[in-house]
Amino acid sequence: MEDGKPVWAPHPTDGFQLGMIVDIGADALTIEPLSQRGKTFLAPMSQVFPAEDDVNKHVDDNCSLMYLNEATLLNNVRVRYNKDHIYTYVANILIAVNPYYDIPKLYGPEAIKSYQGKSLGTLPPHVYAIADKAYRDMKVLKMSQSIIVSGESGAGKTENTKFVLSGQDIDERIVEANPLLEAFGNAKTVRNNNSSRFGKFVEIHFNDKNAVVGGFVSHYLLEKSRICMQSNDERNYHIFYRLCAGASEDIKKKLHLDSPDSFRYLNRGCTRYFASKDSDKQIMQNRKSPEVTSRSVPDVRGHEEDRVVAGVLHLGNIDFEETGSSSGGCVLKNQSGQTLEYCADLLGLDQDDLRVSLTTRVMLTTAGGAKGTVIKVPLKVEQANNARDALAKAVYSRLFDHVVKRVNQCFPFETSSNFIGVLDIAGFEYFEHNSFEQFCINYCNEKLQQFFNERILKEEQELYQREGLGVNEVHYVDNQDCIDLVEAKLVGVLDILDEENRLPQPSDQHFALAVHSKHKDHFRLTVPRKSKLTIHRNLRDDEGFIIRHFAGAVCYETKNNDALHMSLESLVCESKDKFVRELFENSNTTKDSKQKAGKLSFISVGNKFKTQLNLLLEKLRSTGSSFIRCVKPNLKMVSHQFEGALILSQLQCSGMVSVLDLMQGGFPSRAPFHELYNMYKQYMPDKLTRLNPRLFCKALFKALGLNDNDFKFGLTRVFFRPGKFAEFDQIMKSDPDHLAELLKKVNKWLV
Ligand code: AOV
Ligand code: MG
Repeated sequence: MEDGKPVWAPHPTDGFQLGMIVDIGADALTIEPLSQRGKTFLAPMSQVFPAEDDVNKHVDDNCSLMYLNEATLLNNVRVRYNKDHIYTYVANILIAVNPYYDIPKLYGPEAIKSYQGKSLGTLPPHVYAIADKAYRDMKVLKMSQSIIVSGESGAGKTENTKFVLSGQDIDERIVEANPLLEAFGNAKTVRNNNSSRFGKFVEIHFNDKNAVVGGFVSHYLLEKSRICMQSNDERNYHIFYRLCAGASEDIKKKLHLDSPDSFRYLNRGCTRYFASKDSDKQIMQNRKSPEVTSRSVPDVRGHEEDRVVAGVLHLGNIDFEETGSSSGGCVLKNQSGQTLEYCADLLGLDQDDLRVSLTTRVMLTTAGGAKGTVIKVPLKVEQANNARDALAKAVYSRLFDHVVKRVNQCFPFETSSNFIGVLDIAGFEYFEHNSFEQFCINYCNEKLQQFFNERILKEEQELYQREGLGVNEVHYVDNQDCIDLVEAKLVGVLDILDEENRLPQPSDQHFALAVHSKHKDHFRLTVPRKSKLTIHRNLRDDEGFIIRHFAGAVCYETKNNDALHMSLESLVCESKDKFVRELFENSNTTKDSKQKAGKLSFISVGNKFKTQLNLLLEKLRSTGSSFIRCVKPNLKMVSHQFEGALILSQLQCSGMVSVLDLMQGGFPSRAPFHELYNMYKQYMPDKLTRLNPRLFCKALFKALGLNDNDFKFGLTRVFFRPGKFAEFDQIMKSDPDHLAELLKKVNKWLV
């Protein structure tokens, strides 16, 4: 940083502000902000960055700036955002800021067309360019491609995923499946009025002629807690309200539906979808008949999916009260009789069986014999509430599995040569209370971050090596230790959890203590009580643990009430309703848990997710990949408001800062010889075009008089220092006479 030049220094809300260095201390700088002359403040050395000469200039590819650091990135993104350029490249990574309004002409068939067949970087940054690159790479390299879309809630992942998919020349069915998935898997939250509460990987499959043959959707981790409970101002899944508001009178009667306010699973959150133009009613009434896409036929009791949704609502209205007898236990409240009847009817269950299964728990005594005897233990009110909620969660999440399966039946295919997959999965998250669901999401993000590091940082360095450029190695934090902490055999948190569940009396406290005792001095793990890492210090050691993730420390509570009692599970498995029965087919716990030994083969939610995730990563590793980092500009969800500090932290969390470090020390812009050759050969004298592309470029560079430190010749391409490709490009694009003059020089230099 030179004397007298402005620098970027930290600012509490904007992220960075321009200032002058007025004094240099041992580890801090004294800064005078440009906006407040005369005032000064101290800033740590590591948080002050050189600024570009012209801070109002913006560039398509952030790597063409002179100084690559988090402050210049933030500024570039800001200047662009203010001009409605919401997309920015950092080399091949696309940053997408959510504009929260429809930018005219940004999307649509015309825009898609203009990006077709164009190399990345020849047109302004766009999600369509990434989609088209994936398609071209698949064609040229004959290799499947994946596009990983990430970012926090409300950042625009799902919208950009839709744009990627519509950028492909694909069957409408794939796009039309979205509303169905979103009805069952999206909900209004405080962060996003249409928040996806599940992750998905959408694959579009192509044949060897690169024509679409079909599609496949995999889904991950539907948020289950929402089915029974929402916080203030949040809602349950859209389908519940849509059904209540928009079903025909006839169906409403059959399903005994009423206003959302009359259902426990809906009335504790907010019941309106006030932020949307389309009311629930309209959406429901415009709903394309699901029969269009499915072979199922609604029976007399209404469409089968709607029936189960209604069944879950009625289930939630069942209330319990203490019996008052000496045996403890509880019974259904009087007024729940009708509700029980509705619920049992809609789910095809026997009323009495349902009542008994909700209020008692079947246990196998192990004492005195290998076989054990069945005893019925009465449940307390709270336990019965948990049992009811666990059943609701199990039924709804099975229903969601079914919806995805039905979507997949819409675009079947037998064989395919390659696919393009788009991953839309929630980013790193932490709330005041973090449960197993956040744990799984953050574990997933650790894995994806590692993949990103591998692809961007490791492969970049490998490229330098392959191309024979002697550049210094860049260090980045490998998060394998954190991943191991979660998924290692026996000692990982997931296996400790399973171990706990195999105990005769599993307990949340014992589980938390087991985690701590197995990892006493683990860098990534701390005890909540002693931690200074987060504000959540009110937990005891046996109530949770803190994991230091790459994006921050999160405290997880180990409370868990999701266990579905054996008797309830077998009840639904044997439902008289074929549809409900089929939802629970292949449920791994059913047959097994009837024989106690089956507990050993019990696959927990956590370990199932681990398997799914590892399969996904295996798939991603076998493809060429592109990354889209979505950014949320403000918490108010409004247009034209750029909250710098908020955005900065998202850029940091997504690993962009390490990328910049690497690029600043390396050669972020590069151009293959043959591309430069093709780009300029038309202007060249014959003699020159007979040269091979590499020599051709050498000659050109020599003639242009470029500084040797600004670029390096690799084996297949030229590498430029930050900002230098832009300079080169500038010269080449300057007036034709000037170029001709230069080319004469090339010619001369050659002879
Ligand atoms: P998310 O998928 O990242 O959140 P969405 O894609 O649902 O976020 O975007 C949130 C909202 O922002 C959308 O409903 C749109 O109103 C708006 N939006 C996003 N991108 C654009 C765009 N390019 N142009 C105009 N409006 C946009 V979550 O699913 O909550 O993690 O779980
Ligand atoms: Mg989403």
